[in-house]
Amino acid sequence: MSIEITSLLSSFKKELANCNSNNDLMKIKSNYLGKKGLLTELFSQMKNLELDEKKTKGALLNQTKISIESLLNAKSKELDSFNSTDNEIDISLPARGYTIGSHHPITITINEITNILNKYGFSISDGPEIEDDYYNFEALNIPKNHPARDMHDTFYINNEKLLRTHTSSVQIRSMLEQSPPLRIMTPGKVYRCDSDPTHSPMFHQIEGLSVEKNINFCHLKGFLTEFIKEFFDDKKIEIRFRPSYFPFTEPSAEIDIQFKNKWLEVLGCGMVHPNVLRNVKIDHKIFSGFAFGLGIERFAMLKYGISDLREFFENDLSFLSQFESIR
Ligand code: 2NL
Repeated sequence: MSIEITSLLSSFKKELANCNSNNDLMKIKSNYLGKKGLLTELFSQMKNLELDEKKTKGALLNQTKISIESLLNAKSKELDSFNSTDNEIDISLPARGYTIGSHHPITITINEITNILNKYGFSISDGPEIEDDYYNFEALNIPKNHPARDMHDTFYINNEKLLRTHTSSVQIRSMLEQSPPLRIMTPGKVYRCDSDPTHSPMFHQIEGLSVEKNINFCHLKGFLTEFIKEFFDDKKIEIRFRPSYFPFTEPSAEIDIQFKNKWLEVLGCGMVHPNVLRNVKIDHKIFSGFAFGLGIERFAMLKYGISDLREFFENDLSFLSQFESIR
């Protein structure tokens, strides 16, 4: 019987070495240790043995059982680690998803405004953000001691250079380069030394300028009324023109729109001041023009119901991703 036991153990070891699945391992286990297993069979033959033999064979059988069990355990662990996902690529898993970016609400608003203005014949001009004092102030009829030149509003780089405080400087450059009739728009970043919950030191502006023969305030009024209606997609929107003052226009006005029973100022405009036309060598007796300027952030807040200016600059994805569906 001891020969039987040793050969059983060696055939078990052979089978185990060839085994490479949990399923086969279960079969081997039941072949040897199951109710009708080979080792179980040897245990049941014990009752026929003499007392002496019972002792020695019994000890050997128990020893063998313990060996088989521990070899089975080790093999099971080996198979588990081999089959674990650490080592195997599951090609049936779906691919990792990808997300599509979205335009920033400021970009969206600039596109919406320039698309409308484009239909009315305005084309985009651009220019430097670091400007000469001359193009930002002097040429625009802003005298040396005008409050707009105050150190509190303007980021000066040195005596001559500053960060543009409006995009009018671009329009001055354009008027010096092109001769009328001209119709231009200037979207871009502008800078003012002002920072609180409703002011950002950098913000976006778009200005429009149309210079031709016989342009008058009626053209300005009719065109801007249409523009506001189109932008807010509301033909019945309440609009009022209120007299105002800018150094570079005369007369000047501001447009207010009625929003939740309150008048909100949204846009400044006027007829280009003769001094400005003179500065860019356009004969103000032959040509006249209208101009306007508006803050992009303000337009975007009104159209999209954004209540905090700072949202535009924080780049929080839960804010930005709300604009995914727009263009
Ligand atoms: C405002 C007001 C305005 C202009 C900008 C302009 C440009 C030239 C000549 C004359 Cl080159 N005018 N631009 C005119 C009136 C108002 O902006 O409140 N902007 C946020």
